[in-house]
Amino acid sequence: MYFDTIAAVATAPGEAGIGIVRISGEKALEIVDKIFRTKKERKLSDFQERRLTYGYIVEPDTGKKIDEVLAVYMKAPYTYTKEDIVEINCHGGMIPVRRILEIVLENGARLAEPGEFTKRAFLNGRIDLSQAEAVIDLIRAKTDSSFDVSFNQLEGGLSKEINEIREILLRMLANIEASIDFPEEDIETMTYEGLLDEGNNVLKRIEKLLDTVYTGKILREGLKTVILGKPNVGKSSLMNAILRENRAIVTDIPGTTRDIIEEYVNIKGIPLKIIDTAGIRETEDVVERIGVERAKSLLEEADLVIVLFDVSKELTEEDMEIARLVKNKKVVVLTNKIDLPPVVSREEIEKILPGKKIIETSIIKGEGLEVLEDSLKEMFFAGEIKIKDNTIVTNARHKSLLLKAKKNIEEAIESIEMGMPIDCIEVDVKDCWENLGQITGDTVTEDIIDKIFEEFCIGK
Ligand SMILES: Nc1nc2c(ncn2[C@@H]2O[C@H](COP(=O)(O)OP(=O)(O)OP(=O)(O)O)[C@@H](O)[C@H]2O)c(=O)[nH]1
Ligand SMILES: [Mg+2]
Repeated sequence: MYFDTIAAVATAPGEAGIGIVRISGEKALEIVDKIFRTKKERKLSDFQERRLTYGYIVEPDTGKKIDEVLAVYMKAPYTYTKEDIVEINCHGGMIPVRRILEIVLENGARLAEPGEFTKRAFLNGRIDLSQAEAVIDLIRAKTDSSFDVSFNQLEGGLSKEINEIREILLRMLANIEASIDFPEEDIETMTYEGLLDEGNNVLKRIEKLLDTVYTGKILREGLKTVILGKPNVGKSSLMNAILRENRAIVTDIPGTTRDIIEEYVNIKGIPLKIIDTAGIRETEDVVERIGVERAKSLLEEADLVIVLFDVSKELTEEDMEIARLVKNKKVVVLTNKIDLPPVVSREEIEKILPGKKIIETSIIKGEGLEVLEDSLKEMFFAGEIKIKDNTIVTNARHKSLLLKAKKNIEEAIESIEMGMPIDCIEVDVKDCWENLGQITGDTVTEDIIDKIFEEFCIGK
């Protein structure tokens, strides 16, 4: 494959200690030899490769110094892109970096597209597609756990599993071919039994990967946690307590919160997307009513609902309605304001929300919050999740391909069990193999590749 020479700024824009301009392609060294000089007028190619060399970027015609830099030449194929790479470390800041990039472009490089370096790493066969996708996830990771998952994927955790499953599928295809080619050998019954075993094995492994999708989604997007309750029970106080800042307005006037407030927070390693809502009640106020409707509709997509009751006052019809709304959801109940003289007993709450976890709290005094945080963790990850040695699927593209592959293999298994002609089975096994191959990029089309790398940042 032939590629031209590309260049881009690899560091984030703005003030910083250093900035890096990265050049990849056949002409990388030739270009830098035109614009780099040491104090003794030597070029980068006069030095050993992979050695950081001190010098200046200069205008080729006039010799005028642009910036003081350290430059390094890395020879193909042991580089990020598997091509020749030169990196120029200059002073950080907008001007030096931009000037050096300009001079590099004037001397024969083309400005790289977003993700083009990583795209080349993929096209040149250093990493597969799921590893390339892990690069962008690493850069974007917002929690330690999502970083760990992406790192595992970059190291080839997912690829290894997919490749192993695909090898079984290949073996199945070979057996099918053999029995098509030699039908008279009467190996058919044997083939069917073997195929069934292997098909079930494939199905089991695909299902195991799909089982991690929910955890993966949480690690990536946060556990969607909606705080619900009638007005004035302390929802916004809880939001602030969890965030440890005064994010939401808290007053003793019922109906204070009218819109949805969303924030990300990490609780004991679980990323939460926590959502404070308007207190649920019948109201004449138009704005508040919209807020109440929004709160209700949010329930649909919630992974978890934290429901609050004020136990210093009698339960009302509003509390009953809230209990009905969350009956079928994953719920933690907080009986709040236990610092005040109690009017409602725990039994009464148990009666309207049977079987749900109940925690007594005084948010104002910080009581019960530790218990809440511990039970959130328990509820979602029975036992510690070991991301480091587990392959977790976080990517929506991978999920949809795994679902397709699952359907393929299920259909193949069904055909085997029904004793269908062997070429009917072949189609499904082949589709399964191809769908899985799209995850690693083995069977992927160019437009999908382009779409994936468009998401990247420039310089990566
Ligand atoms: N005594 C006591 N007061 C509390 C407790 N938690 C919250 N409050 C008070 O209850 C009042 C209402 O708190 P908010 O957090 O604004 O209640 P909310 O549920 O968000 O109310 P709306 O936004 O109107 O739906 C405030 O005056 C809080 O200080 C608690 O544990 N004990
Ligand atoms: Mg509020």
